[in-house]
Amino acid sequence: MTPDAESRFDLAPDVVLHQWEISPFCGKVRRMLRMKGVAHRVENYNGLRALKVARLSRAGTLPVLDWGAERVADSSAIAAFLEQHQPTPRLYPAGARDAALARTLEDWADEALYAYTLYFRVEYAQARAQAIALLCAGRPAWERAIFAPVYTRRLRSRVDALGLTRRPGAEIEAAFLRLVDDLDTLLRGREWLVGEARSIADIAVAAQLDEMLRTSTLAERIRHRPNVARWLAQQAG
Ligand SMILES: N[C@@H](CCC(=O)N[C@@H](CS)C(=O)NCC(=O)O)C(=O)O
Repeated sequence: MTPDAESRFDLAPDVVLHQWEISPFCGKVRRMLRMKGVAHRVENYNGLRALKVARLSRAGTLPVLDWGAERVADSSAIAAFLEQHQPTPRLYPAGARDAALARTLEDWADEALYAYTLYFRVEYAQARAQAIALLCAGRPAWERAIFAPVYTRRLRSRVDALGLTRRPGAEIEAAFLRLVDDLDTLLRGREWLVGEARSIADIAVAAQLDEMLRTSTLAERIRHRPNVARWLAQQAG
């Protein structure tokens, strides 16, 4: 090893993403790390390992990122941290207006779209079963027996608090698909949501939609929107 290569190796921080595979916010961070080419490993909190999450951050939520000795919680805080430590390629567009628009869409995805991600996951039995199987992957069967009812109760109370369960299911599906139609319109003739390059807006919105594609029965209807389908496909992998 040359002295240069050696010192670069010494300087590279050990990066660990604490995650659940099917959390859209964890997916959002995986996308950022991949886009910026940050070498990292993942630590999963499947099954009853989820009990350890409370000790990782004040909010007790995932994702949490360890960057050497520094620990950062919350996907938006992680985005800002990464942008500072690994500035290229940029997550936030250069112009002030585009950067503001990208952050607004990020927030819309994290709040408005996430409510639908949770709703479809808890209200559709098939999606719920698939989510539980993925969240218990690699863990013993007895853990799954304990985890499943606790997870379902917790998820349902979050969705209830959002007010979605007080409306008829068909109305909620229609309201969600109108948002996907809006996205399709925003993407007409464009490669990316904001500006001329992929940004935090594309990452945050695609992270939510990809989780819906993974566990909800709406996948075909989402893919039916041609601009959305093309845009999701170009970010896959
Ligand atoms: N605003 C946070 C939201 C993170 C979040 O809600 N994560 C969910 C998983 S998708 C979680 O940790 N839920 C566990 C809980 O609320 O106890 C972020 O962007 O990281």
